[in-house]
Amino acid sequence: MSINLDHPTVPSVRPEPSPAARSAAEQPVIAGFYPDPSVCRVGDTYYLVNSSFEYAPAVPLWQSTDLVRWTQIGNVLDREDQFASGQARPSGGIYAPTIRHHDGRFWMITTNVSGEPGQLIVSAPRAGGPWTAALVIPGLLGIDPDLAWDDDGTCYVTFCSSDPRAPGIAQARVDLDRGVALEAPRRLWQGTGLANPEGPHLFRRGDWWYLLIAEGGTERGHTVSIARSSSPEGPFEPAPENPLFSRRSTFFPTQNTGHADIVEAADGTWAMVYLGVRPRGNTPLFHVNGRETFVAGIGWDEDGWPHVAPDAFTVEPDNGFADDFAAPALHPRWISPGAAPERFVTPAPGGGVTLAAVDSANGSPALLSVRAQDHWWRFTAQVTVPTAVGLRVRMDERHWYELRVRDRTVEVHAAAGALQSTVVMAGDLTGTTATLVVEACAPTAHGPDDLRFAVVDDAGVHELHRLDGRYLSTEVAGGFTGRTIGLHALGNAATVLAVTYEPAANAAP
Ligand code: 6LW
Repeated sequence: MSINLDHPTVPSVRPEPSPAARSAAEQPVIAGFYPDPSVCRVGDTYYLVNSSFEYAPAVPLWQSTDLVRWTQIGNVLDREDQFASGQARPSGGIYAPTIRHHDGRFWMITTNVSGEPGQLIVSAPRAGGPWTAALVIPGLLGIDPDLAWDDDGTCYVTFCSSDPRAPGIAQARVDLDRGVALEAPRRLWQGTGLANPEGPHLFRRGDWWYLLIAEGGTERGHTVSIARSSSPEGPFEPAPENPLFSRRSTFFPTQNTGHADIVEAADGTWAMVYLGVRPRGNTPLFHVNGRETFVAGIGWDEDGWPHVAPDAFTVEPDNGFADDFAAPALHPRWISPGAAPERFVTPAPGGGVTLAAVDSANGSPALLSVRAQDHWWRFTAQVTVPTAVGLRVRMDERHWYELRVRDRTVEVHAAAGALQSTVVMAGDLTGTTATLVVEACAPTAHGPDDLRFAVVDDAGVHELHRLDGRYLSTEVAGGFTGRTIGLHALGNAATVLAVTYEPAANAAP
């Protein structure tokens, strides 16, 4: 990590950035579909969570000591009794969470928009768990719940209300142990007049309670605004210069910036995490990896209002991994729509994993998936042949490209909305294993990228097809998620021996 000393509020060292280091204004600290970040600190350690929608396990949980290098230590909702992903449609399920630590316990609150109405709460003595069963606080209708405690122990849930009687940002005192609201939600702030005031976080600095919100919608007009009050219950006075942060109507490579959370470091400096996207290609520009987590510095003026230093940190992206599934448990990066991985992934007798075909209530196949995290990348999966297995790059149920091996034949399929077709079929594979390959590489048609499929067997590399990546972008597919890369059994079961994900240094076609 290095710090920009030009900004008055951020202290300490400035190591020489390595050649790969980039400003945190342009490079996410958690790349890929990891939106709506919420952060808290315990001692010298930061903890961060994200939304996860229809995928299980849900609510990825990260740990860091510098706000820049994050390690995923688990997923908060990793049991069916906490989140039944089979009920969730694409971009349904788990919306923006908040993580806080209070009185020696971690708390996470979120909304399962595909479950019981209300706000879902779990807690744990340690971030690593065990996390309690989910408790839903009824009567607080809406999304994006936040948790804050007053000195006397009063707990507030501040959220984005969907109740027409208390629209905008609303609040209620709650009893967390009983899982009940102690009052009807009160209107707190409508924002500065932009669309969709949402994503509130209430925090304290000195004598003030600050209410940080997102406004303008989670697309190109997204902003962060702030107000303050001497009481957690308001009335809130907007900052003289809102929005506090936005990239709207600029050429900046990171767009849609908003939905932030703020944390104080142990040394008294402050930082902000927020979501942003990295669109590419021809107008209207396409972003493919969903909404990603960025970090910025926060300074305070003499009147006690914050300002944002987006360049305060630098990041060295390092997202590559290889997995031969030899570890006793799946790495927490593995997720699935439709059915949780534990329902269909088992160790294979000769190494690797067996994927079973399972039914899912929401129509998504059970796909052992990871998020794509880089502009250019290459994913490989070594499988046994003959087999019946699919390697799918997915935005949602209607937008995906898939390389399929059935027995020894290979096909590439594409789905873009109602249009579905088999775009290429290749001849028979030879040997007992094959490596399926998909790459995101330079675009040939002014899109964000191309996705290129190949398969390698005993006879060598068989180039299959490349497809315009724009059809697997948020601007085409819609929704709140980003691309995932997943494997599934097309017959009863398939064996995957090992996978690799490598960011590509350049976009060579
Ligand atoms: C989320 C809302 C938003 O709940 O998008 O960007 C919604 N902000 O606050 C889904 O992530």
